[in-house]
Amino acid sequence: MKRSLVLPRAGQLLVSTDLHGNLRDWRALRAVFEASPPDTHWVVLGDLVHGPDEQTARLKPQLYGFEDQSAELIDELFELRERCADRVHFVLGNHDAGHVGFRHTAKFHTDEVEHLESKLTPRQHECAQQLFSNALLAVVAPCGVLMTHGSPGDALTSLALLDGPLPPGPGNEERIVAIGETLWCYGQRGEVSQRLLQRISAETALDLRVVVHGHDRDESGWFIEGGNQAQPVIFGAPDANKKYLCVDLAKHVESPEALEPSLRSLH
Ligand SMILES: [Mn+2]
Repeated sequence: MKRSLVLPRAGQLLVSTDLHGNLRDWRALRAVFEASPPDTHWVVLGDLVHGPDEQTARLKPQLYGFEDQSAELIDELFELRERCADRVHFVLGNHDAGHVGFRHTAKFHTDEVEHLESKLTPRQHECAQQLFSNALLAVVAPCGVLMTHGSPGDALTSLALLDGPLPPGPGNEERIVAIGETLWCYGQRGEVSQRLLQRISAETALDLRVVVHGHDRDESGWFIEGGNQAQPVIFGAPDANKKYLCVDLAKHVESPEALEPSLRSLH
């Protein structure tokens, strides 16, 4: 199974990162997509599920004061993918991955996978399995952007290494490590991402300059690392700072700073 996708050379690209069960933020993004031109592609960069526990929500309400509605997000992404699968692209996050055989996360509960699974209806369980087991791990925009949940490093020698069943079975250490990096790594040193962008550029015959990823947090809603990685932040930023990207697929992106005019406030 193919785990990466190359987008068209024209049209509009929306990129959003971690939602962690925030239904209001999801619906705001969906409304943007629904109101966008028909040549719009939306890349959802993982960690759809697993919201804050009640204590965290109480202690930091400006960042985490929302109800965990992961089950509803599964329903609504599944429904949208049924209508617009060719334009709505879901990239697996490490939290989602726990539901399809990867290591379970323990950010807000001892076992967040078990916590959510215990609340899902059989239908929601089936939708989650379909969404997450068929998810992408990387999306490439020919305008110069590589999109992943984490920020992969030297182990991701080729996008082809991502292809195949999830989780990777035993015996293919190279693939296990490459997928692990793609799901779990935070920002890389600039030279590591530079090598990655050069390898994937050579593989795809494109000129890729920036890794846009999720997985991390920044209260300002946007950060750049290493001169070649960037994240628009939703989860972990206050409402006023939550951001997504709206990129022109026809215009080459030379640097993370060149994406700043493409930042949009979510609320
Ligand atoms: Mn993550």
